[in-house]
Amino acid sequence: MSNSNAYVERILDLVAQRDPDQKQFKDTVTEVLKTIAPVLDAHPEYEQQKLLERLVEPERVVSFRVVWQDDKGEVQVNRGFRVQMNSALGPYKGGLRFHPSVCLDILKFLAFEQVFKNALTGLPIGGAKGGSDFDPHGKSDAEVMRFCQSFMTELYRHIGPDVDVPAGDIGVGGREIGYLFGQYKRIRDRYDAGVLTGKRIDYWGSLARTEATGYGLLYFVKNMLDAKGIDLKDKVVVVSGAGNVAQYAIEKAQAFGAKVVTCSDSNGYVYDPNGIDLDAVKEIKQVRRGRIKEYVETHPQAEYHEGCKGVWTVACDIALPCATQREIDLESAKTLVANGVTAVGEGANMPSTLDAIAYFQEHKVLFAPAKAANAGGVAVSALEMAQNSERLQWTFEEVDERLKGIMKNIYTQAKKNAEAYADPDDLVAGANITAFSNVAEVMMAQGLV
Ligand code: NDP
Ligand code: 2IT
Repeated sequence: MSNSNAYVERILDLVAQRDPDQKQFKDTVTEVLKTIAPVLDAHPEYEQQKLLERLVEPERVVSFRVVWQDDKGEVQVNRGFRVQMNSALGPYKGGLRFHPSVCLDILKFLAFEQVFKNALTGLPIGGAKGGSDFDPHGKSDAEVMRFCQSFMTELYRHIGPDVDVPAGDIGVGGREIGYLFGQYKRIRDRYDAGVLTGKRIDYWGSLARTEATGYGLLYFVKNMLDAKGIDLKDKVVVVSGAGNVAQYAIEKAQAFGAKVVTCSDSNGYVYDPNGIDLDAVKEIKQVRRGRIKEYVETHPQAEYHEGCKGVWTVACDIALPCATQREIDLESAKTLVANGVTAVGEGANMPSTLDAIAYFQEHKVLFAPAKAANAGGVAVSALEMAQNSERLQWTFEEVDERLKGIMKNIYTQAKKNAEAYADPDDLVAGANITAFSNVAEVMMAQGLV
């Protein structure tokens, strides 16, 4: 075993031994560390300076109690967290997730992933993630507001435009960002617009931020397919999720001429042989905050199936997981390959398990890994910070053009490093090598911190 491989194994053992219950964190650390041996080989000083030991330990973890009152007057107690993983490249940056499954394991995996994703954007942002086990489903606007106010009453002391800049993620969209921002402004008594991104357009938000993750995913996938001479036009696309990322992935896939036949939520999936009617999905999800099964009430040709895993049994050319982590396991990967899938683009964070990724790669499926393919959202968040700093708002076209350029650059760098150091189509290795090199160099330059 080379020195570098031994070093990597030692760190993976350390992670497992320190936090044996944090399986998802261990998976994401494994995914990155298993691909960066060429960089470690070229830089023995990283091991001497314990760079990996530092990378796998968050700079700071904040955990707090969130007390609020529901509409019946009952007191509710939730957990709040912020994991500030790495600030080498800039202020901590990353979303807030409100979902009952939120725990330290999930937030550490997301924060670790965010460090490298943010490095790929080439923009000056460190990595963080936060959230709560609060479930916004079925809550009134007033309950969501009271929860957000209580959450921010603790979080405000740990964030700021040059300190840590949260945004949305699962369960946190424009409504929640609005309530969080209002409370921050009230407590600080100042208009720190750049403390949160994903704000509405009418108060310091960026045009195209709402669309950015889904659009960026399609820009990345298009770059990957173009390089192989494959056209998106008329390709059959299967999308999971029906939230922010899924909706705008569907929109851009359709704009490129593809036929998207599915979307889903945590209860089940819809298959529409005529192609998903996106306006209907937006109406159900954005306006009514309803369930995806309502789609078939107005679209009798479509089918609704309980259980979200079934979405991967629908035959397709391209699969775009845009719901949540670990939604494609080895079994689903095998089904997709057996049905002839050509490309997989990850809109969600770590939607494919490690064995599913390995299976796709063994079977020569073009694979666009999450930290590269879904970086468009945080990239436009960084552009929102830039606009807030100059107190100007750029046009939709300007932001969208920059997003296209950023996604192209991420693809080009990942491809270049895949060709130089791994299998030429291994964008997992290519993206990890690019991101790790950037973060490691800067950490070395900043000394022992
Ligand atoms: P939303 O809350 O807008 O939508 C999430 C969607 O996924 C909903 O349809 C939801 O269904 C479904 N979902 C959530 N949890 C599960 C689950 N455990 N099993 C099955 N389906 C589930 O979130 P986003 O669209 O913002 O986020 C989706 C993914 O994209 C996440 O992995 C997120 O981390 C990632 N991401 C988001 C970015 C952003 O800018 N928003 C940027 C980059 C990545 P239901 O309503 O039933 O819960
Ligand atoms: O996973 C992600 O990149 C996000 N949820 C977006 C984070 C951000 O700060 O815009």
